[in-house]
Amino acid sequence: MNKINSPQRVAAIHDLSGFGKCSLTVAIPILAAAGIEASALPTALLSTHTGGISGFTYLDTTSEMRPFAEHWKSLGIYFDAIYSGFLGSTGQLDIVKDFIADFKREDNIVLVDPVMADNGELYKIFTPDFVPGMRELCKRADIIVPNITEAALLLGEDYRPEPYTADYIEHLLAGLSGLGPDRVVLTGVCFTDKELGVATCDRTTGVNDYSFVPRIPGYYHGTGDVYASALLAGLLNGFSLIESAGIAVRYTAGSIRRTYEAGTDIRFGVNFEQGVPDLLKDLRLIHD
Ligand code: PXL
Repeated sequence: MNKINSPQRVAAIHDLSGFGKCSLTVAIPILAAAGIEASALPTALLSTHTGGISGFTYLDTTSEMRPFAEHWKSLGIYFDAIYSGFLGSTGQLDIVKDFIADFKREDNIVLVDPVMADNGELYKIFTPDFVPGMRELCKRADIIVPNITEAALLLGEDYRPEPYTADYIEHLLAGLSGLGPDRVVLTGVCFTDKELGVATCDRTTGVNDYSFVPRIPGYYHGTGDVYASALLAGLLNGFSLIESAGIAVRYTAGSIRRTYEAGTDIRFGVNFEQGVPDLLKDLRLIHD
């Protein structure tokens, strides 16, 4: 009988939005499907996410975050990855920096998804002082996964609408990797209106790469979280940055395609659940 190893463990630092799949309700199931245990450090508790759904409830859980971290520290828990996403306030940026200082080891990964903006605009709940704080947090990451709007904000540049040129994308990648992270995955990259994908930059190999899929119309909510969670699942399963970026592009695109074909409200999140078998095949965890 094959020996069963303990699963790898991720500290997932995101909000819990009850309806409208994103953040923890996306990260935990995707990581679990890929054989990875996720411990939740919730940043806020909402009835729905804030993207285009009005009347949501919002409980800021900042005051619980340090006590969670202290308790986990007292238990001597090891995390194979620290994965942060939507943070509820500027004060939480310092808490996550301290969490990284406490739990970072030589051989674990810090992935920061600098969730704060899209389509040229900062999400409404954030004030402009959130941006320099997020820039500081990104400096402590091994991998960051910004979209184009977040990349421009992190670099203190004006947002440019699509389509993009390779020169502009390479300029963003160089600037972002200059902030400190060894690896950058830039999402929402497109050179034409037919395709959409990501660009990667790996300072450890000096290689930049691209992964594209045919574009599906509409702006689907929560796809950044699906993407970053699948990317981390690839990395923790031993795939390279370029391979993991491609696996996550295919999984996110499949999730969007199913949602589009079903005609689901674009605010409700994408159907990532029924793509799990394909993801597991791509991760070579199951075979045809
Ligand atoms: O998917 C990003 C995200 C996560 N969490 C909350 C959000 C958003 C984007 O709007 O509102 C609460």
